Amino acid sequence: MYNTMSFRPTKAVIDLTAIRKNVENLREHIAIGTEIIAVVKANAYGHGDLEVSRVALEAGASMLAVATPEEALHIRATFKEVPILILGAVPAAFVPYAAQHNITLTVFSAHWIDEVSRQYQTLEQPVKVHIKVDSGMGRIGVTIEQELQELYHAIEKTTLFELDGIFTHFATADEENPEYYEQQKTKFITMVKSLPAKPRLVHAANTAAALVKDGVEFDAVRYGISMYGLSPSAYVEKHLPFPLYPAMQVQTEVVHVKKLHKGQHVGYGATYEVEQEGEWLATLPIGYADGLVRGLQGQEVLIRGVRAEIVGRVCMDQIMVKLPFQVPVGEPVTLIGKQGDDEVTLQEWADRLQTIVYEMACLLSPRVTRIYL
Ligand code: PMH
Repeated sequence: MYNTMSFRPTKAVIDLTAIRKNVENLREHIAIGTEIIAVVKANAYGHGDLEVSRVALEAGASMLAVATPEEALHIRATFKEVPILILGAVPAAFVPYAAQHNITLTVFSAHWIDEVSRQYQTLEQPVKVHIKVDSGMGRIGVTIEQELQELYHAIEKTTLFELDGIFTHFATADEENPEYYEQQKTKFITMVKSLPAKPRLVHAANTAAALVKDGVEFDAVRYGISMYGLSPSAYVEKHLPFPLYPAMQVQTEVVHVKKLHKGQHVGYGATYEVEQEGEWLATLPIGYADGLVRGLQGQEVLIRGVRAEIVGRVCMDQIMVKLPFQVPVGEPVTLIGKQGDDEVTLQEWADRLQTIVYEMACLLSPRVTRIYL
């Protein structure tokens, strides 16, 4: 999925030992026998789906979860046997591919099952499905017991599908107030109990639910953000039962250095005006096409462990930073990660942009070469 040749010094360094350690700690946190579904959608939140899948499986995950058919097929090409669950809705046209490649689908409509049954008389093998219950997220899923019963019987009736699981997703597990979360949990349990028989795998917990809420392990948990060493929210961060190790660093090197005169300007729109005579400025080869969005103007990077501010507008492929001292071309720069005694985190970027770390990790574009440790 990423560059195979790499000349530009801009890189995301992914520490797979951090991911391994996180998954091991996450495994120890849950009961023996509870399965781990490693959520590796969106290219493993930007960390690389194949590399993360391998480590997560070695560290104890028994299933992988993705969002789309394309993501599932990409992983299946390398991992021939492991169960792969697509969490999102898929078109009927994908069903024969799911059968051929043994990919588990999420279903939430008896109508959809009937439609597939009309289109295909037989499949290479029955397709495993997990029923999605919408217990309060309001995204996909059956919302009432009658819908659930209809779906269950539609699956029973056909030989095209085989019921393997049932799950739901929490909207507020990362918040302190447990009220809405408890309502969702109760609704889900009631729905599962209404089935004539319990499917093999009942699952509900995401990272937040598994780490800071009680009684939702069921048969499996779906860990996403925590595998990557990031916290779902400030509340969860404060209540983590064990430390998480961030896996992603973003690094580059200075490609140009110059001394500027007071009054000179920098960047598109000439918005930055040099304040002091003899100010040192460095150009870095990373920009908004790499995921360093324009809103990160003013953010600091680390050079020799010291913070240097991004000045002027962020360009598509380059940024300029105000240097605290002169450095040579080739000087290493850390945009995300530790350098010296200081650290810039994805959370810091997220706070500046008033968003969440999930979005930050996904934002880093495929143009940034991933290097694996
Ligand atoms: N299960 C489902 C259905 C999900 O959508 C997600 C994350 C997870 C599990 C993993 O959650 P975690 O990363 O908090 O552990 N989905 C999303 C999303 O759709 N937007 O942000 C996170």
